[in-house]
Amino acid sequence: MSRLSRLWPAALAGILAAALGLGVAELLAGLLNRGITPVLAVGEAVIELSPTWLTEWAIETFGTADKAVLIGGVVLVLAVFAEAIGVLAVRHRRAGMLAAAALGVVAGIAVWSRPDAVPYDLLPVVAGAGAAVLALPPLARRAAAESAGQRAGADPTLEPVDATPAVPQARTDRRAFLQAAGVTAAAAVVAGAAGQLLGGRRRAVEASRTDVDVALPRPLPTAEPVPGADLEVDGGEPWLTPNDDFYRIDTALSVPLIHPDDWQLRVHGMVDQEVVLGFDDLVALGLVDRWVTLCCVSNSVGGNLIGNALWTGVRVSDVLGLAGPHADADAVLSTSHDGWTCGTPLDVLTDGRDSIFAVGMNGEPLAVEHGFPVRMVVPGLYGYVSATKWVVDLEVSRFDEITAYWTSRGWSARGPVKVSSRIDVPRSGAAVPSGQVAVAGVAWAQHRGIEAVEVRVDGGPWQKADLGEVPSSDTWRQWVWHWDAAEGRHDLEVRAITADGEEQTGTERPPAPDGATGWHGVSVTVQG
Ligand SMILES: Nc1nc2c(c(=O)[nH]1)N[C@H]1C(S)=C(S)[C@@H](COP(=O)(O)O)O[C@H]1N2
Ligand SMILES: [Mo]
Repeated sequence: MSRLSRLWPAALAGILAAALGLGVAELLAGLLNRGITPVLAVGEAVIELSPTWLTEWAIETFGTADKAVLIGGVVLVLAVFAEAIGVLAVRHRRAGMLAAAALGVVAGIAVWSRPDAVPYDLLPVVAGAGAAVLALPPLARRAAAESAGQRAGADPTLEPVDATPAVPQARTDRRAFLQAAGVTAAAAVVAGAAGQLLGGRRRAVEASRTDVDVALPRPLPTAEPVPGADLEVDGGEPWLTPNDDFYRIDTALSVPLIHPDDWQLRVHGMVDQEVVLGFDDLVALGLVDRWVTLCCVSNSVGGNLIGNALWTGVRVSDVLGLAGPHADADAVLSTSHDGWTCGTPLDVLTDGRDSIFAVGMNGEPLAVEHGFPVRMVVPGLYGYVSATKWVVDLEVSRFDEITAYWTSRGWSARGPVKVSSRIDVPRSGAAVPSGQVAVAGVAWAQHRGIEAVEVRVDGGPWQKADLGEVPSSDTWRQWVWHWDAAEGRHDLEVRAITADGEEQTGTERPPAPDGATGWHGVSVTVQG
């Protein structure tokens, strides 16, 4: 028997451990509904890292099958590594486990480098790699015994000298190995198939996003910043936040997957008549397009839990109008498909501002992670008291009768956005050349509007910045200040003033219970 053919049990052990890892990863990815599996993430990373000529060649050569070819390639490369790891593990158990864990780390990096990655996206990789690493030693041990049996059976010089014949022992070793292999393979297939099945739901809902686009009373608009809004300062953040870069905050470990055909909104409580709307009923009420900057109460001073988008949807007041809220009601409790709740002042939803049930975001149907098929967007309030994603229920009520998810955890029942401002350029710690330096960033006080932004250097006098255009008071406003920078270390600070005359306070407070305050500052070194 050749040396090479004696390696097959070890190689198979490696392949099976990897298959089990993949299966477990698929299963968890399917359970999380994120529509991304470690294999897909690695594939995406490969595309990302490939030179353009290569990706173009692949698209030309493989056409619509390019993704399948890519995934096949990833699996093939993994199989080669897995065989090598199996062979390694038969000799050095520990080294094999380490190598398998290293592959897991590579996949983890690929998952983490996705633009919309959240920590629990790593769960499938961690569980998959864990399963592979743990399955490897018992498989390798049995593979080693099986190879030893082959060797003993084939090579008379290795025949034991005592009376016990080698062949029966080799038989039990073989049986033990094949049993372990069979169990592992079955587990891998079952987990992988279950993952595929669960992933299928995500794919079906993704497909229905395209249908929504077609079924709306009119096409979604093309989202482009209003003229003059984006000051386009080098290194600054865009005025329009691309959907892929839009921050995401929710309590949903597994994102709700709702087909628009199954979606309903029930409006009840202190109303003249209960109303139930399907998706088509809702959009038939008429669509508006509105720029609104959404921000999170957990955003710390200088933080980036904020984004600006063109939302397309139906006015909340139009929906409430169908139900007829009672005069003594002052709150609306909205509930998401997964049971998250938030309480919003009734007057904010009916005072004429553009509070909407959004179905579109920057000219696309809502992303599943951002609340598909319908979410709320309310200008002027933090997300935790207004921006219910996957919204399915509105109860008109009174603040003294409701508790919502975050308010029951100590956050304030009311959450109007506090006037804030941020320096984006230069970054803190940056080194800049002396002379003219563009200091730039954003300021926001949704639904009140930004009247002025001021910058000061080293605690000196406040100086007025130039402001970008805005379509309404509901969005953030870009600003830029041209600084004649002298050599040395300098501290820059920013503050904003609202259109109704409130000056942003410099008093520092943490996000809890109703939003952080304080001026954002950066320290920079100006070089001669
Ligand atoms: N169903 C649901 N909706 C939710 C939340 C949530 O946890 N569940 N979080 C809210 C919070 S705290 C914020 S800041 C915004 C964030 O919206 P985004 O993820 O689309 O940026 O959604 C709000 N809507
Ligand atoms: Mo939030």
